[in-house]
Amino acid sequence: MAKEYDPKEIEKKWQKVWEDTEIFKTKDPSTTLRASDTKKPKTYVLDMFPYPSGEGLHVGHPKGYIATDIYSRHMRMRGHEVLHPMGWDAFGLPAENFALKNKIHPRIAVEKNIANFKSQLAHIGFDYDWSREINTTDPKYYKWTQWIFLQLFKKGLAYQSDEPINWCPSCMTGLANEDLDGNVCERCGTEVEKRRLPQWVLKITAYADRILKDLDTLDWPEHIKEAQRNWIGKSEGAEIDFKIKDSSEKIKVFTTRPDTIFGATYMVLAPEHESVVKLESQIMNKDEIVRYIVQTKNKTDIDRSAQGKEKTGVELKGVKAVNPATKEEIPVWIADYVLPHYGTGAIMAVPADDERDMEFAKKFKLPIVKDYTPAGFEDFGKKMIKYKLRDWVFSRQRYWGEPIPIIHCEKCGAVAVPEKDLPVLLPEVESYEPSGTGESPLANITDWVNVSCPQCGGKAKRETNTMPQWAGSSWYYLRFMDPDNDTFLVDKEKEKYWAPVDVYVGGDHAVRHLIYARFWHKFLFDIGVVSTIEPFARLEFLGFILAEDGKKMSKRLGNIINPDDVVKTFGADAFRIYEMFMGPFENTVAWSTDSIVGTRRFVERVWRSASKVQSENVPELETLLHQTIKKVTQDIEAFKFNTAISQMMIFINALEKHGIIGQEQWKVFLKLLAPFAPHITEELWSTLGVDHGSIHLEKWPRYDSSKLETEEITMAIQVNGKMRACLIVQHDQSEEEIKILALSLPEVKKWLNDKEPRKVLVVPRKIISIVT
Ligand code: ANZ
Ligand code: ZN
Repeated sequence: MAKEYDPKEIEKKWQKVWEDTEIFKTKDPSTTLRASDTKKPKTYVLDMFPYPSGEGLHVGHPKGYIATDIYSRHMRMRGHEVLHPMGWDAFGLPAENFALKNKIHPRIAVEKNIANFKSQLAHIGFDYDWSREINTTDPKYYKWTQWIFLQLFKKGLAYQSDEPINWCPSCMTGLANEDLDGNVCERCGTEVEKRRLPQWVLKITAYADRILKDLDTLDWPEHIKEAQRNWIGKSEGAEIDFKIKDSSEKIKVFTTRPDTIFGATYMVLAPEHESVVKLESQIMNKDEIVRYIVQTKNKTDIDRSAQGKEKTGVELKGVKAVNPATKEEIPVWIADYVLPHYGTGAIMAVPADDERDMEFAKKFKLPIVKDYTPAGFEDFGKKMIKYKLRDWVFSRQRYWGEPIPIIHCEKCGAVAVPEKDLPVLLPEVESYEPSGTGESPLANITDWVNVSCPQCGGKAKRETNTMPQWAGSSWYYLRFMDPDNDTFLVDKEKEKYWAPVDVYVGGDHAVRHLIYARFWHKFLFDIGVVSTIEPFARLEFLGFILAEDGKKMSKRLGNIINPDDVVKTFGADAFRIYEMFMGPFENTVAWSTDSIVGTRRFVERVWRSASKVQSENVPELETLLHQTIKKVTQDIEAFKFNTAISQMMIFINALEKHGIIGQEQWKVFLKLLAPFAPHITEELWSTLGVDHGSIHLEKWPRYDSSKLETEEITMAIQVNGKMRACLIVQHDQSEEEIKILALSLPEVKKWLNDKEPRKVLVVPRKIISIVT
């Protein structure tokens, strides 16, 4: 093999062969067989599908896709039937805002962007089964998104409300709590306001307890589970009634500390609390109260509950409550630090034990009772559980979303569109700009809006709000199992075979998408559509790739690196290995063009090693080869791709040292590398001349544990906490010798920069840690 390594030529060639031979096409379990009879084990590996933005992919996006690609190729070689699909999350604000800015219809923009994304992905050599591609804006797809909404509606889990909600004045639409980052719109960074709007709301709170409890069944990173627990915010406490003096009114409070009731010296109601109106006749300072209520109106919950914020409030003069434990009369206040939609919207204030109450009491000179005994507080305790989670505000006053399949009839009220009439198509329009009035742009399309009521035949109007961008992504993983089904959203047998997603990979949406999808899944479980209680058994959360300057990649900062350019310069295989070698998968790391030069060199060394193949195996390589099989196999399973790659680098070092390798040994090595560098391994495999067919359909090598025993130990060398090199030592070598060997390695010298190390620490048999 005298030929030079030319990734351009071999990558294009094999991508075409794979496409023509359809080797990555996923087979379904035979529908005549019951799922339980299907012998072949399955693996479903899924990426969080992208929304096709106009900026195209930058090198950060494919990181997760490369990981799932390696994992899926590996599992296929282990004999699994593998589902590894890709699709587009194309409805919603990001796509629509892009279209508005560039003055193109969102549908056209989405089509163009998808074509661009697909060509970028194609250059990287993924094993996606494109025959299963889905697009959430395709009527064949959103027919089922609408169908799920109708089922929620029929079960009373989709309801209408006109409570004040978050409104983004820039995106001109209502938003759910999950759409905010603190106090601003997650999409555009504008501060949100409160606005009263008629809207559809999904009763996610009915599932709060199961969404919380079933987190324990999931193999997910602990920090994501914790973020969900906090978002759900379960509190156990009690509800206690406080009587109002000279009135039949009672005010219920929610407290997590009923034992502190003897220290409750005043009450506070949210300004919105209904009792404020009911007690009107007793209130002596009505003007002041009304002024305060108006002041509160536009404040968001985040504003109101911000820590350290100066407390404000007004006493309801003329109103007294009775503390049921002490029987004492206590004053009643309204203040915005009490939120209307949490607990009962009213609290008993215990300044001695609650910091916020203390601040408030000090400012307004309210009594503070310290040394009380909680004896007998249980008498007032009616046990209660409350959640911070709010129902999901589901209406958007925007064009680019799934129409909500409801018809409003003057006589019958809100009526479901009959299932046979689905999908309700999103009409073509001239102008799709948001109106800003709180009405959707669809409201102006009179011949679409005016319909007859499916129930009574009378005059009626379509719902004109659309669904939020999270709707389509709340169930898409099911559609990949059966993308062309016209009669149901997913065939039951197929679902039984493929569900759940075995590994789900992405780096965003710790709560948003991952909570919505779990909610819909549990609902679909309840109505018999799916067979598992959770959609994603295991989650791998990835760290982002930053630009070379350490900043987030963005068009605005001009620091975007396009994978097309990297592939052109270094080849897809070097690009793939580099992204997996940058550091632990979950770490955020900055891109470095210097370092990708290093992985390209590794790929070239693999290429040159092909000329060292001889027929006889080399006994000296046996132990290391079997260690490498073991390590690479375990590391792929654990998403530790960087250390799998180091191990393969160690193997190539040893191969070069010996100068020869046996053909069978070489084949094993190529198979291990195949998921990482699919093109070069396929090319080298094809030149071996003994086997026909793709290396990617070969059997994954197994290690022989009797061959693992060794006198040699491979130690990792860290410089300032970063893995920089490896060192093979004898098991009986002294620490001093090991230190000298480590410091003499060129890879280490490079990082020392001629400086004396401050500290060299040897963790026997594992790590040599050098600090400069
Ligand atoms: C008396 C008390 C004494 C409280 C004490 C706490 C500590 P979590 O844990 O977040 O659920 N609270 C109840 N409803 C509220 C509302 N709508 N807006 C603001 N605060 C509210 O907090 C529950 C506690 O927060 C409740 O228990 C109540 O104050 C307050 F030493 O009652 B507590
Ligand atoms: Zn916005």
